[in-house]
Amino acid sequence: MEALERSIQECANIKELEKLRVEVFGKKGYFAAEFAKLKELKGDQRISFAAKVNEDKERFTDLINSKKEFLETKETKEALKKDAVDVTLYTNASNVGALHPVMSTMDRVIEYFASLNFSVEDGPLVEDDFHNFEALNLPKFHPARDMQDTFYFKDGALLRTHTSPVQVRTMLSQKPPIRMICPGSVFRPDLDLTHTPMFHQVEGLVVDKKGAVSFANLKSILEEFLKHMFGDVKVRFRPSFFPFTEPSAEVDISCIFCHGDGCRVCKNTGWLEVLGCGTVDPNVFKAVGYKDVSGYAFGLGIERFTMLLCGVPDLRSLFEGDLRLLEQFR
Ligand code: 2NL
Repeated sequence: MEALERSIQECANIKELEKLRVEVFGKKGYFAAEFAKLKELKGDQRISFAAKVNEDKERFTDLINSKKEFLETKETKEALKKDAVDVTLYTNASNVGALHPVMSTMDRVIEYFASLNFSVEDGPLVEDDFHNFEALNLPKFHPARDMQDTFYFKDGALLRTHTSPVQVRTMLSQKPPIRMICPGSVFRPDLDLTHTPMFHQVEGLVVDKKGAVSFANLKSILEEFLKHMFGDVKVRFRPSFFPFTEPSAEVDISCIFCHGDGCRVCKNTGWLEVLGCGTVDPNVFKAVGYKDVSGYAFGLGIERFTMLLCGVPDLRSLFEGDLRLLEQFR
C-alpha cells in the first residue's frame, strides 16, 4: 500500500495516473483484493477491517483526485508555454494597405465639418431630372444639361453630376434648420489631365430662418476650413456665377507651391482656385417648398484638393491603381 502511495506521488503524467487508478480501484486491483479478504473474517475483526479498508479507499480517492488536478494544471501550463507566439518578433510585413489619397483627403474634409456639427448625408448615384437639375434652378434647355455633360440612361434617369441632389432630398424630407455636408462620387463625361469621368465632391448647405445666416458666415467658415486644409494661406473671394446660388463666388488660396510669387501650377497668377460657393438662390427654396429662410452653400472637388496636397500633376494617375504611385501615400 505504501508502495502504491509513493507511485501516485511520483507519477509524472495523467496517462500514468490513470494506469495507477486501475491498479488501485480496478476489478483486479488493490481494493478488490482487500475486500475479498472480508469473506474470511468474522465479527469484530470483520467490522474493524472493513472500516480500515473504507478509510484507505477514501484516502486514495482524495490522493488520486488531487494529483489529477495538479497534473492537469501543469499540463495546460506546459501546452500554453509550448504554443505561445511572440507577437513582438520582427516580421517583414510588406503588404500593409492604406487609404487611397482621395479618400484620406475626403476624410479630412468630413472630419472638419463634422467637428462644426454638420451632419453627413448620403443619397443615390442614379438620379432623376428633378433632383439633379430642375430643383437646382437648372431648367430644361440650360446649357449645363447638354448630353455632352451628363451620362444619361435610356429611360431618362442619369448619373448625378454633383452631390446637390442629396441636399435637395434632405430639404424635401427635413424642416429647417439644416446644417449638412454631402460627400460622394459624381459623374461627368470628361477625361484629361484634370478630369476623370468619376470624381468626388463634398458640398455643404446651411439653411435657417430668414436673416439668420449670411454671406459673412459663409466667408468665415470657408476661410477657417481652407487654413485647416492648406495651412497658413491667404484666401480671396471672386464674384462668379452658379445657377443655384445668388450671389455666387469662387474662392482662391495663395499658391501653396510658390507662395504667391507665380509658378507653373498657379499659371503665374499666385492664386489657386479651390471651391465655389454662394447664398442659396430663392428658386431652389421654392422648388423644395421652403418659405422665409435664407442659406448658403458651397462645393469642392476632392480630386483637385488631393492633387494640390499630394503634388500629383495628372489626375488620371490616381485611378490607374499603380502601386508605385499609391505606395508613396501610405
Ligand atoms: C463647385 C461649386 C457649388 C453649390 C455648389 C448648392 C447646393 C444647393 C443649393 C445651392 Cl442644394 N448650392 N451647391 C453652391 C455653390 C457652388 O459648387 O465648384 N463645385 C466643385
